[in-house]
Amino acid sequence: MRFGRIASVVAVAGAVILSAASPAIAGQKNGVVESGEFGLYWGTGSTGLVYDISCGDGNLAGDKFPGSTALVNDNTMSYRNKSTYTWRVYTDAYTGGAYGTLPPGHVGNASKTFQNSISSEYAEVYGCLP
Ligand SMILES: [Ca+2]
Ligand SMILES: [Ca+2]
Repeated sequence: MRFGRIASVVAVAGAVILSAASPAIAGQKNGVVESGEFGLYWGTGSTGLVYDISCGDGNLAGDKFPGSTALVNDNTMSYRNKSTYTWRVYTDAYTGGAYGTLPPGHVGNASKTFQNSISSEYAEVYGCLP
C-alpha cells in the first residue's frame, strides 16, 4: 500500500513536468505566432501559411513557410505583431527599399506598397535592428 502511494505521487509529478515542458517546443519558424513573435502571412486577414520570427530576418530570399515549400520573399499579404516591440518591414533585403512600421499588437493587411513585396523584417529594438 505504501509503495502504491509513492507510485501515484511520481505519476502526478511526471504529468506536471510534461505540461511545463510544452512551451519549450514553442519558438520562431514553427508556423504559430506566439507571444513575442511577429508573423508574416501568405494571405490577407492573417490567413494561410505564416512565417513567425522573434527578432528579425535580414533576407527572406530562400526562406520557406514552416511546413511548406512555399517561399516567403515577396509572397506575404498580412501581419500579426504579438511582440511588445514595433516591427519594421522592408521591400528589399537588409533594410532596403520602402519600409513600414507595425506597432505592438498590430494585426492587419499589407498596404499596396508591401503586398507581395516584403524582403526583410526587424524588431525595432537594440540587438535586432541592424
Ligand atoms: Ca512561433
Ligand atoms: Ca532569411
